[in-house]
Amino acid sequence: MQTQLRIAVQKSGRLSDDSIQLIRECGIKFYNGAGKLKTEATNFPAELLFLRDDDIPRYVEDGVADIGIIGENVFVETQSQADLVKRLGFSKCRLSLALPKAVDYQGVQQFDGMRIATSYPNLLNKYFAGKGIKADIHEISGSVEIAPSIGLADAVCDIVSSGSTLLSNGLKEVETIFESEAVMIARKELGPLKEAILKKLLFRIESVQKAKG
Ligand code: PRT
Ligand code: ZN
Repeated sequence: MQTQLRIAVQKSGRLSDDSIQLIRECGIKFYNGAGKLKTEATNFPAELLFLRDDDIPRYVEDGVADIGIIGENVFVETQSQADLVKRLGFSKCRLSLALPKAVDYQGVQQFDGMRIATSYPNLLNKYFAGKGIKADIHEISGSVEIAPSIGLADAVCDIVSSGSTLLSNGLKEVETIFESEAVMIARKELGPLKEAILKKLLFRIESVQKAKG
């Protein structure tokens, strides 16, 4: 059987449509049947795997997939050993600290000693360590923005794009700690055959990006 590059993309979510569109714009054709977990490209040596975004860094590390498209926030938070091979420029967002609207914000040192809810404890710890701040970080996996109103935390650190989720939960964004976009990651030591396929793919992505300006 011909060697194929296994590409992991998010099955359904904020990365899915743009990830699939990018692959199609690279001239790679495949059938994307609803509910399918795996599909082969018909005109390029690649196979697509449709996964939850959180699982992609580990699958790429473990070699279940060779490359993957995920948010840089997830890539950095999971401390993945995969390589970041390309910034893709879509699904842009930021990871920000936010406080209840009524709290007067004086500066980042104010977070010292606070209870902060987040799904990104590693990124937040690193940010605070760089500023000598010690906070009580509570890791929660979803609905972070309701934590202050139910008394679970004094502040949150969450993904923001338009800012309307924070606003509608009575919070205000006060510090951005990380800027994110979709990135392509690759397993280390792909071997010469897969390296060559990846190189071809990256060349096509660069052409697509150039054409868009
Ligand atoms: O099911 P699966 O686990 O695959 O998906 P998921 O629900 O974990 O992720 P998904 O699809 O929500 O997000 C995938 C990636 O998209 C994230 O890891 C980010 O890199 C990127 N992204 C871009 C965002 C947003 N924008 C975003 N706005 N991820 C999440 N949000 C959420 C945020 O958590 C908050 O709840 O949207 C809300 C804030 O949005 P605004 O516009 O109100 O500020
Ligand atoms: Zn997820």
